[in-house]
Amino acid sequence: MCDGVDNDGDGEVDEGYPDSDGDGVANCVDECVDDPNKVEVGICACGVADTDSDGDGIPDCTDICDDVPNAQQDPTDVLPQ
Ligand SMILES: [Ca+2]
Ligand SMILES: [Ca+2]
Ligand SMILES: [Ca+2]
Ligand SMILES: [Ca+2]
Repeated sequence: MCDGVDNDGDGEVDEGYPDSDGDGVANCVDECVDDPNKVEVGICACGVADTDSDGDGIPDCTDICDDVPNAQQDPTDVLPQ
């Protein structure tokens, strides 16, 4: 069955089931069937990497300033003084 598990113990998981994006994770357990870089929707949704360029824990897609570490996401942290 297609469940993300190697049911028959042959070392291959869900072999023979469709894998639309070819990332090795069958469609039945791939939350992003058209994004080979993601298998979970994550925070930024399929098609957008959950990259956090400045390392403040807020992915670029929601970071108000993705090149300034500002985990509080307070706009006054990034305004010119
Ligand atoms: Ca198997
Ligand atoms: Ca896949
Ligand atoms: Ca995928
Ligand atoms: Ca960030």
